[in-house]
Amino acid sequence: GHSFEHPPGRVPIAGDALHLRTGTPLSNVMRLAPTMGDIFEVRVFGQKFVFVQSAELAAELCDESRFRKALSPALEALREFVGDALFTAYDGEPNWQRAHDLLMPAFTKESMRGYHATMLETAREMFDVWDAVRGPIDVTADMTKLTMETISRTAFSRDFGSFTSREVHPFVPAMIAALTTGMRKSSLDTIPGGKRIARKIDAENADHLAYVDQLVDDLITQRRAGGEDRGDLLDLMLKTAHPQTGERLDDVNIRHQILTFLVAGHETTSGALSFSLYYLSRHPEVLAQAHAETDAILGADPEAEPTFEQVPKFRYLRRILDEALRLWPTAPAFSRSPREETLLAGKYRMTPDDWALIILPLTHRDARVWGEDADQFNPDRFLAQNSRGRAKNIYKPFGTGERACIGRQFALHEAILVLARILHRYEITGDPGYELRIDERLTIVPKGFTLELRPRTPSD
Ligand code: MNH
Repeated sequence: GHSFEHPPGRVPIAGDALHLRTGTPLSNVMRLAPTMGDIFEVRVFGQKFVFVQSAELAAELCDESRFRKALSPALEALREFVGDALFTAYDGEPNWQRAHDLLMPAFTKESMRGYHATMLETAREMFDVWDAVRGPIDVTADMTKLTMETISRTAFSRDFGSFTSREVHPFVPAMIAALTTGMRKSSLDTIPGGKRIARKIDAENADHLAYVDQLVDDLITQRRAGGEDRGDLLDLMLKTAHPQTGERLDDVNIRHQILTFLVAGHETTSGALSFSLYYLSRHPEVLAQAHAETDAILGADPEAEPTFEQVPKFRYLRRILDEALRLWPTAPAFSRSPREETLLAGKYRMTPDDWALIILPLTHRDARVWGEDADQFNPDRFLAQNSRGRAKNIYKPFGTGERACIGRQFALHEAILVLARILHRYEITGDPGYELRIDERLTIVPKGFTLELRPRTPSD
């Protein structure tokens, strides 16, 4: 394919490039971007990374008739942990269609009815902890506990006691360790001596992997044997045959899907909540309007919980979330390949073995489509009258096409419900000295962001 513009110099690139795969790849790309054009490449020991920062090129790559999902090296590495489950399946891999058809019904807007009570319950558990502590709370840590509990309860009816027990359940750190093994190793492939380090990482993580796999496999076995009906995602995968072909998912694939939901379904939503709370704490006029909306819908009782039907009525909270995910899309990049040889923007030749990463925090801030104030937080951008006339396919926090996020409704329902309850119940105050820093894990979340909470009396 085409050789794109790349940063000048050799040694600094090798150094910088190394960081692309190990330390803070997103901040490195974002730092590099202003000096580069709409699309550029960085080579790391023979591996070429192509980055897209213009909204227009990103929109073109989202054209499903010409392009499809590709697996970046990071996703490729995740396959070691979750195989060909939904998120990490190659485009067209048979298990993808099978699982997609089987699981889609569980992720419609209407299906959120079945998860609503669990979402309310985990929020209550968090509030019990908050009401008992003095001093500021660690926002990202608590949002991560909350979303982890919600997804593990809805996926396989497992309660990890994140808010109700003193000890951290060993499954959670073991899963994170297992999950990052592949990623840590992928940056070593081409480095001298990397193979030895990779073997060491493997050895360290063998126990974590075995523990996580065993816990989920035991659960699958018990559920098969016990036959009880929990109405969770695990039940659905065990009991439902494909509507057309009658096929079922095998047990290893079911384990991979469960782990995928835990991985894909908690840090992303946690980050979306944390960034929203960060912006709320920085924009008093937005916060006031958000409080007014919770009071209008939930009334004067601070313990009131939204009903399933009320959740989509929080239109202003939804715009806050949309705007937070514009500036800091918590799954910050996805990768696209051409189906056949094609010219991107009519001039860059791409072949099916090429791929380009759409860097969302850059494409979502392209002043040519979002305006000169693209870096500013302003939920009103998403008012119908303000988004009219904006180009199509430029806002993609949940990916695109048939490989877009299956959990989108889940994330939105959970995030809005939780934001509504927090804002209805508490006055929130950020530390005025805090400067936003980004923690790059599998996803991005605010680092070191705390909030002071005081009980609030809603006005009627
Ligand atoms: Mn989710 C795919 C972002 C919440 C499960 N998700 C994607 C993609 C993006 C994404 C982007 C596409 C990646 C790619 O093209 O390579 N997801 C998010 C964000 C949130 C989120 C920003 C929260 C906010 N995701 C969730 C939740 C779940 C989930 C919650 C599960 C309950 N996501 C998935 C799965 C896929 C996916 C599964 C893969 C879908 C597929 O390829 O069929």
